[in-house]
Amino acid sequence: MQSADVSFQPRTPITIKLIGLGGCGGNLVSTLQLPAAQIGVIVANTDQQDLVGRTTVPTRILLGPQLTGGKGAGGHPQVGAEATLESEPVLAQALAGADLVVIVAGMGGGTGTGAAPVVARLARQLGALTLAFVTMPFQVEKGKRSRTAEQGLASLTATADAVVVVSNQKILRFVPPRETLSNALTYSNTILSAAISGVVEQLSLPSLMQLDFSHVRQTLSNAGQTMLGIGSATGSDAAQRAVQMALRCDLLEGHLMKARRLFVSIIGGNNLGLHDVNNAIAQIHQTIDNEMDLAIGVVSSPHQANPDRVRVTLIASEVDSFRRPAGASANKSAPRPKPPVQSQAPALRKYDDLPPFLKLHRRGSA
Ligand SMILES: Nc1nc2c(ncn2[C@@H]2O[C@H](COP(=O)(O)OP(=O)(O)OP(=O)(O)O)[C@@H](O)[C@H]2O)c(=O)[nH]1
Ligand SMILES: [Mg+2]
Repeated sequence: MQSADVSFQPRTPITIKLIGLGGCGGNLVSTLQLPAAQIGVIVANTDQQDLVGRTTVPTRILLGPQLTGGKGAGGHPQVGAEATLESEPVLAQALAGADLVVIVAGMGGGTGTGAAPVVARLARQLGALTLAFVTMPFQVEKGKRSRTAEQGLASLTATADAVVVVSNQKILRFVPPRETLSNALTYSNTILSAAISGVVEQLSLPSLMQLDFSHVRQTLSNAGQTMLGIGSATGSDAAQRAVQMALRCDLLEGHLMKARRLFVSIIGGNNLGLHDVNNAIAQIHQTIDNEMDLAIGVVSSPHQANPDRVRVTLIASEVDSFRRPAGASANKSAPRPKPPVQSQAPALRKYDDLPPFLKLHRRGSA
């Protein structure tokens, strides 16, 4: 549980490195709006052409120049992995000194799938807490690509501390039939971006609650595959409504009550209200098990365009339903989390920075 021993010492800054691997990872980290001064952003790819386009990212690493000649991994994770091993010294230099390494990649191709486990192992050897955010492929990409993705995910889960999975196919299930595939990709990117910035911004800005990095490390280290919930709201009671949305999020694949450890990031703008945050935290305590190790962080971000918006990211680990052999599907009949005690949710308003399906589907209302 959150320590009652609150002191008002400012939090010691930590060094965060965010690394996007392959096409998908490169796309995502290049478009994230983050406080650049506190976070080292890196893109790495076997495909030189792809790296050339990422001019706004300060550190660009060509993986395996000897092995691939900058021509890509041709969809072969083995080539992606070997190219990454060839470039290990350069990667080690780029990641040196990091307390937290965040890896972003799409599973299913050659580079991201092969590189992610190698980078995760390296980051952990360098002493960093290592989190990975990955996409799993659409069913239309099925066959070899999805087998490749499952194998990549299994090997990444064995090497990183914690893995957050956003399945492109699952996103598609919620997208109205008339939506295009490229819109579905945009939704998937929005969700991943929300999740990544929920962690990275939370840990790079001064915290309004005494959440130290060692507690975050304890909550997310050796966690394996995790469960993700996100929420966003503006206006009165925004923190409470964003928390409620995250606790009931359609992305939660398992039973939140079966998690042992929970990391919650609450990020507001300059108008973040104290009572609202207090009530939101009370709501979390009322929803989860008392025995759960809970690390809650609250920050007010000066970088947020809308000062009224509150964003919540929840990462649950040690979820029983995830302790299954790699490749087995999630238990879809798992019971839903207990609804928050403050039961009368206000009518849905503008959650305008999340995809519509997350705005419209609310647990208990379907
Ligand atoms: N959400 C999202 N998923 C993507 C994006 N680009 C690719 N993907 C997914 O990620 C998987 C891997 O694609 P890439 O990242 O392009 O592959 P790569 O790692 O560059 O691998 P190679 O090109 O084979 O070396 C694809 O099968 C897609 O399912 C993206 O921009 N957003
Ligand atoms: Mg590629």
